[in-house]
Amino acid sequence: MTNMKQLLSLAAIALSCALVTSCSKSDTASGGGGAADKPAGKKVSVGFSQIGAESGWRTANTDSIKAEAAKRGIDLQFADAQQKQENQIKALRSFIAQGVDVIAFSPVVETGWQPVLTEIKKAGIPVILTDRAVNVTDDSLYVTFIGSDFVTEGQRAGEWLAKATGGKAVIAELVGTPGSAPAIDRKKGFEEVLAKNPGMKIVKSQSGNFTRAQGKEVMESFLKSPDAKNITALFAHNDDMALGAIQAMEEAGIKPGKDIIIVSIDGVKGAFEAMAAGKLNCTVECNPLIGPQLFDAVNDVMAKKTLPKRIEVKEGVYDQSQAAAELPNRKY
Ligand code: GYE
Repeated sequence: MTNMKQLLSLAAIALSCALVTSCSKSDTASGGGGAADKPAGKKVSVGFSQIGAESGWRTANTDSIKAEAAKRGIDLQFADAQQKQENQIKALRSFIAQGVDVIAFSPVVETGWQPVLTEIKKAGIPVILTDRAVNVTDDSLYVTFIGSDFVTEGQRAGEWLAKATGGKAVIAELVGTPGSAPAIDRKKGFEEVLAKNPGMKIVKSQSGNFTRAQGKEVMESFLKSPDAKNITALFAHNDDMALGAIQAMEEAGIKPGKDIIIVSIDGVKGAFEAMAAGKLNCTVECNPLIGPQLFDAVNDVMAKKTLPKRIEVKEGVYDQSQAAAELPNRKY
């Protein structure tokens, strides 16, 4: 790491990112429900379809949603899809059958949602997307999307690496779940930075499905390839895969964070511990604690207020110099 001032100012810029306030002109999918139609004293019911429990990020996200629902006295129907879109679609249909007031979900992949979202719209239930975006032609199928800007996160990871390596790196990439918004967008943002740095190139790229176990497995296979010695850097689309890869490197007698510079995304506690131990070099924050923003949006939907089509979550960039100081503050 060369220029600490630059790194700190990068973190400051990242931390100062503001809420997006642009409003959509299109109508919301809201039809039925609404505070006015609600019998007094009846709890607001929300069906939430979660992707799974693949990472530390996801666990923190689930905890944040459940805790906030409990705090506000929301009747939360929570379903875990175990990383399968078909399970999410089943859960969404069961929320329609139950007649919940609001449906929220974090879509595992971007495509394939149009039919079920159309069914939900016909049932008059408003939809709030959290964390990951969907690819639909009709954006009136959901009210708002609350989540991070994954392209920016990929750019931040790339920019950090460019500075740390002086623009020279032979990179292995651990990609997230194929077809998911964060995998697509983080790769895109990172590659935008590479396009401006001809001395940086990706030589290996494979999905580790956002899990520690698969991150380790894929890194093991990278390290077995004949040109493994050339690898100088690792970009992991999340911390869990980076932590798995660190284990693979150590088992192969390679010093993570030194022989191979590692940058990942999320900012989970384990990443800060690995940075404090000198094994991980940088993590770009992706804040999973979106429960309060989600239920603020639910309130607004119930009160028939117009919401911005996109609500962004605040996040920063942290390196080893900040790890020890930040560690006690980490809530996930
Ligand atoms: O980065 C990863 C999780 O969608 C932002 O999903 C989320 C990603 C997160 O499995 O750890």
